[in-house]
Amino acid sequence: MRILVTGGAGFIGSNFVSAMARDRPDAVLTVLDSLTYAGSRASLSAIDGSIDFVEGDIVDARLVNRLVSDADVVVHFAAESHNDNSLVDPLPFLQTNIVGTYTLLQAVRHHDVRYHHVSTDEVYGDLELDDPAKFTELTPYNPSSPYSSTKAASDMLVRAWVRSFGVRATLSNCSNNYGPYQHVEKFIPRQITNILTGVRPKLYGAGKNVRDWIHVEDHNAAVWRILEAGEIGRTYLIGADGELDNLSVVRMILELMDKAPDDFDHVADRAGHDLRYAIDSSTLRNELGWQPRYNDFRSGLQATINWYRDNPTWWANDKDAVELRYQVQGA
Ligand code: NAD
Ligand code: TDX
Repeated sequence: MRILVTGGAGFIGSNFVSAMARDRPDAVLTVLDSLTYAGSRASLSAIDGSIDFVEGDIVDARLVNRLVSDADVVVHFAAESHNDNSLVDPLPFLQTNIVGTYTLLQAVRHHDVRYHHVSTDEVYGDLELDDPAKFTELTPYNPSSPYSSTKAASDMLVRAWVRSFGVRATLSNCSNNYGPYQHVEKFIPRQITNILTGVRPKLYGAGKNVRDWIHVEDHNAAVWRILEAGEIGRTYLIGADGELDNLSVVRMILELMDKAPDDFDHVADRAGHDLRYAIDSSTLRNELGWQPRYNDFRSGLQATINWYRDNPTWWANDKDAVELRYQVQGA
């Protein structure tokens, strides 16, 4: 099977490609990635000999068309992915997340290639902290940020291309991922690398916001399962029942890194900050038989801390620029 993976040099995409190279030696893997600040060739260095890497942009229709014509399956991870950046400069989010998805959809339509669209639970907006409800496949779309609104738009394009043009697509909306190779701008790696560089962790507002954590390998196992057995046109929600508020996560990181529980700073809150995300993944579990393997967040977090401690060369070059960006935002 020839698989074209967009965004394969990013956090989740590189994990997907590495898992495929390890577990499916029959797969022919091509990565298309424009290596934005968030993409890193180093994330793929261990499997360099097993993949074809193409540096290029998903809005480049000629390039995309050529690569798609040589593929049996496209798995689309490429995106501008950080909410805070989307509040400062939304345009790249519209370009990559909307126009980029459109470009891929036209190519898979033209060449009749199977397509999987990787999306987020943020398209559903947020839940109240005291609401027992979770997002399901039927929850109405209600995105809050420029990032999540562009992801919502891209999901809608996929649904329309399935219905209007018969494109063979599936979609998945996953909750917050954690694990190795995540960019240091994101919550968990930012706090770990802050502590490793002698800086106090930074918590937005009171830290009551809840995220539903899933290990990146569990997310990608679900994506693969959907590619194998998912029904065309369907959306699957991916989550591992990992709800925790941000304050608890910061406290756990501090404890696992032998710091005092109050050794962190409260900083300016994010504008429009979503309160709570929570996923009901029973459709995926019941219909496709997927189960998460990382059910102990604490030990997954410890392993993630160890990885950042052991791999400073992977993140050190990005750290200063990221913190400078946050400083300007008062965060
Ligand atoms: P990331 O920011 O770590 O990686 C994105 C990758 O896409 C980078 O390698 C970047 O270079 C590449 N890219 C960006 N613009 C491109 C363009 N125009 N052309 C080609 N390549 C481009 O993101 P991530 O956290 O790995 O997220 C991957 C996907 O999963 C995204 O679609 C995101 O919306 C979705 N998602 C992420 C999470 C999460 O917790 N991180 C949760 C649910 C869904
Ligand atoms: O320094 C910080 N302090 C802090 O309290 C940062 C960077 C974040 N936060 C908070 C904001 C969120 O409530 O932590 C939570 C997680 O923040 P992010 O890592 O920025 O993730 P989030 O905004 O929840 O979005 C993530 O999950 C869904 C990914 O970045 C998206 O790509 C994905 O779609």
